[in-house]
Amino acid sequence: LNQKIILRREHTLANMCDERARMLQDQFNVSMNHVHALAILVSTFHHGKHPSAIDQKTFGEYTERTAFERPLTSGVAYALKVLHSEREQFEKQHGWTIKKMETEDQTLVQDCRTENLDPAPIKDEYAPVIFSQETVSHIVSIDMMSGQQDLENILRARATGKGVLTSPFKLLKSNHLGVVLTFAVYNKDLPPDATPEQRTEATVGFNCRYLGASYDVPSLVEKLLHQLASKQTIVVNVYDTTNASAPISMYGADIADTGLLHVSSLDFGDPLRKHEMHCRFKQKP
Ligand code: WA2
Repeated sequence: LNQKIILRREHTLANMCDERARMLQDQFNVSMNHVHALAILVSTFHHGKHPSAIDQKTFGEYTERTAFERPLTSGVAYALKVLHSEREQFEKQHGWTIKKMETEDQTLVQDCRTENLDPAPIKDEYAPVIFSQETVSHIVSIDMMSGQQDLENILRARATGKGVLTSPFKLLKSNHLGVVLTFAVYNKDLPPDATPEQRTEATVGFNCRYLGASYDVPSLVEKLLHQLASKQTIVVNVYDTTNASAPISMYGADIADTGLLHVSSLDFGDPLRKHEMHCRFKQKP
């Protein structure tokens, strides 16, 4: 009989965990598809029309009104590829200088207005944000290639043509760990089987752009789990397990081991990153 109860408990935990993992994964996938479509929409109206049929006001309004289509995201932004030879003209045209992303210790001594950021040091190319959803307006004019995680994402996005994810890191002006999703939009239409060289080639020149979405994981997973009346029953943790020997906690507190554990895998659509949901009962039987 005891064995039967244990099996039943294991089964209940597995079902609850798998259901939550599937919900999180589905919502992630839905917003990823919308971010992809947004990347194409913006590039169509910004670069496909002369003069551009989109500006910050239009981008801000459109992204705010369609935010419901991107559950779990805290904001979207649009950045351009600017070569060093184009920098002066670009800065004159926009009326601001390209800024360097501040590091965490600089955040402590400075206030966060972008006017107070340092100009980006000289490099071959930059990726300044020109449009943003109101919720992430603090990243406008910042060179996203001056942040290590964002830089790696931009390079991988334009080499693969797929949506790519960073590992969890502390986003600007946020107190939690989050992840950034990046899509690159190319100058020319590329065949789906284009090589990384062809893809990188197609990003040469002024007309390359990146659309990124930031995910404030803890508050957003919290919101999702809140919709399910289970918070009294189970404890959920989400990890980035890309490096299996050093998992990074993305959601949930360190909890006392109450015995039974179920691990559900999560697929966020980037084959380079691995994620897991861990579930436990709050109380011992
Ligand atoms: N968006 C919001 N907060 C951030 C951040 C980011 N990146 N990086 C650090 N904190 C415009 O990949 C291009 C968004 C980057 C896209």
